[in-house]
Amino acid sequence: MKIGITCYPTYGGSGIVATELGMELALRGHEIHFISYAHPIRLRTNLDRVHYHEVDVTNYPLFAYPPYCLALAARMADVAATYDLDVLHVHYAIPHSISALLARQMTAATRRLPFITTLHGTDITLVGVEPSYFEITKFSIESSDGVTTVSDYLNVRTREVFGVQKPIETIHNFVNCDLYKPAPRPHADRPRLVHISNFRPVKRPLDCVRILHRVLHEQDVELWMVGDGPERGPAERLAHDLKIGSHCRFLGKQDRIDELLPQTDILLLPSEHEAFGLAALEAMACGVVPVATQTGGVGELVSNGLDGFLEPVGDVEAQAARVLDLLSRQTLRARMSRAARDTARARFCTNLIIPRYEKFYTDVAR
Ligand code: GMT
Repeated sequence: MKIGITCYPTYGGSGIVATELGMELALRGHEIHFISYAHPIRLRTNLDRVHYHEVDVTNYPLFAYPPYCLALAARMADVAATYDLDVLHVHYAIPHSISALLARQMTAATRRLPFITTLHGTDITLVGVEPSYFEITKFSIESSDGVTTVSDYLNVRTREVFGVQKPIETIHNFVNCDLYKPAPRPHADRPRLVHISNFRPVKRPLDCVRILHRVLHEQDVELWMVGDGPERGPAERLAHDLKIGSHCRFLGKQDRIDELLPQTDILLLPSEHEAFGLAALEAMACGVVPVATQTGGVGELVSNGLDGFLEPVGDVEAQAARVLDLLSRQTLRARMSRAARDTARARFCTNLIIPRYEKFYTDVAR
């Protein structure tokens, strides 16, 4: 099929899922057209059948806010006509599905251009429930030709919040288990914790620093903080104030998460909300045990006590205790590491999930 994909191209789970999905589909013979305002960070355009179309957003003095949504719609319609697209797949409801709706209308005289919206989390739980975006988010979901969510939790939440009647399909996030896998560790002088996020308040990265502080009372350990965003500065200051700066490295944005994760032992995911928790899945595929919060759809991925731990949001003591347990009990850590890898392989590998998207495209296009 010929598929147009639109996502936020920056660091963030929805853009990563969209990009990995497009590349996997291309490997399976589909022709993929990414349409966005910048080159998606994980996109390798040297792959056959992968194209990237940039959206130019011309500004004028009259525009207090450049109308990206319109420029995107026009580009989608243009790409659809030029490359004869079968379907558009947009990730994150606002504004992408409204642009897709406009593109569908713009091209209606000459083609059928159905569009699928995949909901990822904050597009529903934070942005969508804002009074200024509520009605348009609901409208965009109802207007989509197909809707998917990345977890059952988000599926249920979308119905509850927006009163949507149409079917919504859950297609869980996926990981390439051939790329994300355990790797031999150079002899490390101390165990390593890792946190990966876009450092927004919803991710609670300051809790990671607090957990580290608590763990350091009993065990020498290092924490890698990967990513960037508004809470990075406060997290760095907290590490400095708690005098644990030498144990806490802020690595900024990293491209090769698949190379970095196997060099760590435990992933910290202390989020306030998490529709799925892609970082936990990528970690588990590498045999890195997640210590996460019991929130949203994380429980669909992590089985508490088997392949990771789930503790209440904000309970730094409980999360630190789990980390200490894993660090001090080598056999427990080895067993949970194997179980984490097994879960990723058995339930979330690309070869299981990508065919579900392919079937969904076919059904919607039909
Ligand atoms: O909210 C974020 O951290 C980014 C966001 C996104 O859309 O870019 O992530 C959401 O989508 C990811 C991929 O599907 C999920 O794994 C995350 O759980 C989800 N984040 C939240 O729900 C907070």
